[in-house]
Amino acid sequence: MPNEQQHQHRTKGGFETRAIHAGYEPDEATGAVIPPIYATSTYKQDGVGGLRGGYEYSRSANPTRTALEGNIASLEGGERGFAFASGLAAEDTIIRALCKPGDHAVIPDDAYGGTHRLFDKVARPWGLAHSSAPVSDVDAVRAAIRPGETKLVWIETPTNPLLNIGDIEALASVAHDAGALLVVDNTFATPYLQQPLGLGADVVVHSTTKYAGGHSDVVGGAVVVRTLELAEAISFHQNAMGAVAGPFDSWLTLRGLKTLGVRMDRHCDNAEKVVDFLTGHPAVGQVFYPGLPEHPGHAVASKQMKRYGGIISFRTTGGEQHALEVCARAEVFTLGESLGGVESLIEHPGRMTHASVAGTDLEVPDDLIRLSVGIESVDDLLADLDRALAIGG
Ligand code: P1T
Repeated sequence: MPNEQQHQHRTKGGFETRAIHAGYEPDEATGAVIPPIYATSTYKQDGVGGLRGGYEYSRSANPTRTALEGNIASLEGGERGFAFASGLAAEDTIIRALCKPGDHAVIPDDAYGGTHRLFDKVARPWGLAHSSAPVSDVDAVRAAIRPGETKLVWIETPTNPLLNIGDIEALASVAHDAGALLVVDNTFATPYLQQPLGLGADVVVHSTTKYAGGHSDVVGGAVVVRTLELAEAISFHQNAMGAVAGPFDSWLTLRGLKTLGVRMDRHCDNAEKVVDFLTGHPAVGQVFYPGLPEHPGHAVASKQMKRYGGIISFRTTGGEQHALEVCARAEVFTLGESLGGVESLIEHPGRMTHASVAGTDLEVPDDLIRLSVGIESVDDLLADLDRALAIGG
């Protein structure tokens, strides 16, 4: 199968080398340096069963998708990668591949709203129970595990939108002691800043819509697994459930990944300056950023992340109304959902990305604003925030 060939393509070298080369060799026939967008649903067989390179039908495998899957597997240091139509499609496939009705999962108490909704409104009626626990509290996660029933410990780190930090190494051993797998949503950190599989996690999941794609022009998801056994389970369900990434989406995501390292460094540079600006601003209350020494997860983040990322959340001192006004007044920061693109975005999680958790344990403060700090000139970002934050402005 093509997916089994993922690792034959230049998986050696430093992160940036692999980001540019892993998953694809220049085309034999033409020398094309970049994989073509194989806009084909099916493949000519040389006699029944005579597949060329293992390609049979594009739900099962497509060469553009294979290139992306090999690339992201290499970047995460995993056995195999899988590309999906969205982050939530990737999550759904993990849940149904690795759990069965009657099982239980532990999820973060401040997960992305859509992840919580998937567990609560889709997986639970299907038969998968769940409990939520703060990812920053190893003992609370351990206590939430139901021995014999818990199959997945699912974390985000940093979490969306409160930027809490989970200790991947410690949580992997908590999960493994109970016979469960640790799944890490690595969307915020990306493999450039954090490598969960190397710290003992079993499965990494991404919304590649975010930093992996990096240009806000494609929706996608990815799964990377540590073992062949997990690869077989995900591979079977990817094909059986069918929520695959199409060839053009795969191509866009692969193009984005090539520049992941340089983009992340600039996202981090700009975010650090924005954090400096916000801290101590009279209209700003608590600032949530794992790079701040006073952040409760700072020590763990420093241990497991190369830098602290491009997402910042903060509370305004003027309450919800003020938070909504700030969002509306920002200009360089575009008011919109999503994150991780080259352009800066601002949003109100309580009314936007996390509206689906209103009234649950996961409800976020109503004066909370989330910034996805882009890679524009940082002075323009600071001036924009200064203008937008002015009370009564
Ligand atoms: O949107 P989709 O590609 O399906 O990915 C879902 C998802 C999964 N995990 C994390 C950590 C995410 O942030 C997301 C999507 N998040 C947003 C759309 C958002 O604005 O937070």
